[in-house]
Amino acid sequence: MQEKLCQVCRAFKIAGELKSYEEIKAGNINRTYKVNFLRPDGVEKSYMVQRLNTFVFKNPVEVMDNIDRVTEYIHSQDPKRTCLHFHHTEEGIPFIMDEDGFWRLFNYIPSASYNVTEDLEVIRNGGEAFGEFQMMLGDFPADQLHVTIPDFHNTRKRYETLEKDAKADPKGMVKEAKAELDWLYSVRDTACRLTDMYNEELLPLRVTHNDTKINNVLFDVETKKALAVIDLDTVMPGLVGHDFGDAIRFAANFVEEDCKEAEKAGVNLPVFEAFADGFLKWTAKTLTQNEIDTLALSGFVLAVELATRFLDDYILGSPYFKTDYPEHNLVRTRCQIALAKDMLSHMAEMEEIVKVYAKKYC
Ligand code: GN1
Ligand code: MG
Repeated sequence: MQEKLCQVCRAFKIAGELKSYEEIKAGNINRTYKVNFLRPDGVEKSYMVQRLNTFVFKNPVEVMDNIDRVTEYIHSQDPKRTCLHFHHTEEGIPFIMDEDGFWRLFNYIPSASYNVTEDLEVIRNGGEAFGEFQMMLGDFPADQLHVTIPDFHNTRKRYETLEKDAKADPKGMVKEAKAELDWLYSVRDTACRLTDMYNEELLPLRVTHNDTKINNVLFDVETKKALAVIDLDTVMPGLVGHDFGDAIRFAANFVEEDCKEAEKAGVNLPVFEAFADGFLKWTAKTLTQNEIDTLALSGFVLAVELATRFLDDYILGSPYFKTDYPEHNLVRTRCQIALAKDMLSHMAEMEEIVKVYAKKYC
């Protein structure tokens, strides 16, 4: 691997000697490495090298194009803001494509990041970061963005795909997941509410991040303030609930999304409240009543949507999400289902919290 990383770094004109590297395990899609260089001037410097998953992102050039446009737009509004900067090759291109894949290299930002935290200050700051991100892109012309993964958050389509694959059952996995399938089918209409409301023009399309896990925010180690929102691969037109809901189903779960003890999953209401506080501080003024009214539900919607995606991937033999063991996607499915069930029983409390903060910041 070291040799490959060296070769990629040379292509991006990084001078000096590669001293060491480590794989960063946080994402489920791309391969990410931190590489540590000793530059010719004797200074140690680290960079991030990433191999984009081209099974997931069929058109990686469009992904890079979106990132360029969005980061340039944000930079034009706030030049001092920390953001990822992709290095260019000799030919001035921000990626290389070779027999091993599609590679890019960006600056390493010293920071803290969290998969699970109950530190409410961190969570509130994370909510602010995603809220502010969305607000800054409020006037970005959405038609300039490529749709890099069509129907990414089309929950009805996710269900249809699951149903089709479960019927075909190509790997004989469905027998392990009968109860999960039945439960998912039983909540289909509730889970598809955002998609249906969008189709009925009851929810507006915005430019959204679409992958708002709290580990996609980098935090200052000392002040705990958010430094940067990262992983812009899925920035596309979407609904506000996609960003709010995805963040909630990840950060406001008592356990990590692949916890084997699904019964421990559930919605952590103080974390929900802290995130809602931060997010609404930036967005409340621009949201429609329908958007506010469906925010609490969006956590449930995204937990179920992820469950359908994890289960579908399990049924297909896990070609999409990275897995560490054969049942990994089934474990993830069960954890999301347990979380979603718990969210249903706390829906009224979540709705009340949203109401309070929406009013506070309107
Ligand atoms: C993937 O790789 P990562 O962590 O950025 C996935 C998200 C899922 C998430 C679940 C392009 O995100 O949609 O919510 O895993 N990204 C893509 O952990 O499918
Ligand atoms: Mg991602």
